[in-house]
Amino acid sequence: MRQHRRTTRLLGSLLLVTAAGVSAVGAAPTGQTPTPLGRVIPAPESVKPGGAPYRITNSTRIHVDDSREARRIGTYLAEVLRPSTGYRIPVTDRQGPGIRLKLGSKDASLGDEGYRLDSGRNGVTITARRPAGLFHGVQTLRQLLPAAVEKDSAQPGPWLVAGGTIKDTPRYGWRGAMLDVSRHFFTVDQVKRYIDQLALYKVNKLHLHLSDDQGWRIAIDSWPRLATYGGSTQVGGGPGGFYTKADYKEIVRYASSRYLEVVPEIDMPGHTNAALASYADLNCDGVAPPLYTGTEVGFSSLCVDKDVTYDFVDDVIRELAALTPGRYLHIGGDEAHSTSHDDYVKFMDRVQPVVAKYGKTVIGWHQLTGATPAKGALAQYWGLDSTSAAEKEQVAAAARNGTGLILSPADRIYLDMKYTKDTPLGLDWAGLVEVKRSYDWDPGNYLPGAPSSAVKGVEAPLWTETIATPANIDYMAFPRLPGAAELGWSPAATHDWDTYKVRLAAQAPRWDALGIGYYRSPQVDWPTG
Ligand code: TNX
Repeated sequence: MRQHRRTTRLLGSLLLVTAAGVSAVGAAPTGQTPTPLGRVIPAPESVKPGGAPYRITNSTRIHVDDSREARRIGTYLAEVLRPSTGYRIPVTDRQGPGIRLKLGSKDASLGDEGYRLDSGRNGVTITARRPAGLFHGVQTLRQLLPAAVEKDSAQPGPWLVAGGTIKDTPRYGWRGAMLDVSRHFFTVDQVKRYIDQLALYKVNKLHLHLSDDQGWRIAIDSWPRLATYGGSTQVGGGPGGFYTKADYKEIVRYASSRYLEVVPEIDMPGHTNAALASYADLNCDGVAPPLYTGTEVGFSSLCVDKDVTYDFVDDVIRELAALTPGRYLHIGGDEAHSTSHDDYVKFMDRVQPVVAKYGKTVIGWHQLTGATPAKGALAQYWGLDSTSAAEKEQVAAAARNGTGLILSPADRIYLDMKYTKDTPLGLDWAGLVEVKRSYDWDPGNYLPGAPSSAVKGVEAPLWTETIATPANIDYMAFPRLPGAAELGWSPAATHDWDTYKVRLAAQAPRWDALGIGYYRSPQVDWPTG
């Protein structure tokens, strides 16, 4: 009898394991079997499954520490849970069973962004040292719940969270996404939508490419025509647009409520036609060129020998720095094909100290390493496998000299590259980048000769020459963006395409629930139905 019972129990758990295995690749989990603890993106650092699941019910409360940040994160979680569960989900600072969000963990190994999640019959507890960690833990909890939790109307449930413990900290402090709002303008609400998508994958930097040949997108009081004229069009000749200072502050506020830091970029000395068209004085010949709505690059340059250029740069950086609470200011520096090398070096030698004067740290595209990067500057590497050894070595040498690297290899994580030759959007100058290719590389060991300690993290840029709507953003970012986020967050030891693609497939019902129209790559066994 005893023996028999043990056998049935064993059989039962075998069946459970098989069921979980099947749902890993097959039909979407019904919610009867909780999502296995490790099936989240980015892959957590450590996962110990075990014990009974927690079930969210009509009596579930969110218990928060008596701190403003914990309460805010609790409210954010409640707002995810309420519409789909149909439950009240009160947020309270009294103790009790349910979902607990706790700050002030003494576990130093959690760092500023790590968290611990413990789940069992009586509840789910997320602990962290800092609010960002608590927020990232909440994103993990979201992904452990059925995809229907993302819907905005009541769904049947049940709402189970598998039992066990996750301990999770990021591999890199820089996990970024860049949005080019210059080639096509995106409204504040459209940027917020992208921020929400980024937050789900623990991305913590939003780099906004605010100026380029086709449009200047940020109001500068001392040079008002930059925005009103320079921002009045876009690729293809549409109406363009720009952010008022209040708009920009709202983006910064919203991003920071999702624990993303905004990194503004003013691209200089090339990519400046919109500014040159707005003020004749900025041109060496004193003649303003027309606005530009094409997609060529490399034809414009600020006038390096004119003093007014540096008045302009000082004013722009001063006003932008004052609007930006984050540490960094990106000064572009890419594709300055109309600026001589000597002028480029001269320009960067004069401009980098201005960034420091206004209290910010310089970031430049990796061409900055061809000049003299300021102390503490970061270079954003966007080369390809086929980039010349000499160019790679120039960047690696700067890295050995103390310049930090953000890795954005164009033939891996440029989200504007076509997936295949038939992709209706995007460019292909860096090649075709299918999902596997975008995931299958190691940032820690990527640029030959660069010390791994120089690598600050990973950033996925989305250039928008061909991207005009939120639906276009969705299609190019999904499913590649979660892979970039995982490269930035997860330990190298978890890196494995075959298990990743199972976790990726499991995200699809969530994207459906969120209204994200993604590219159904044939490299992934997407759930049917
Ligand atoms: C290169 S990458 C550019 C951008 C283009 C992009 C298109 C870089 C720093 N510059 O100006 O928009 O390619 O993929």
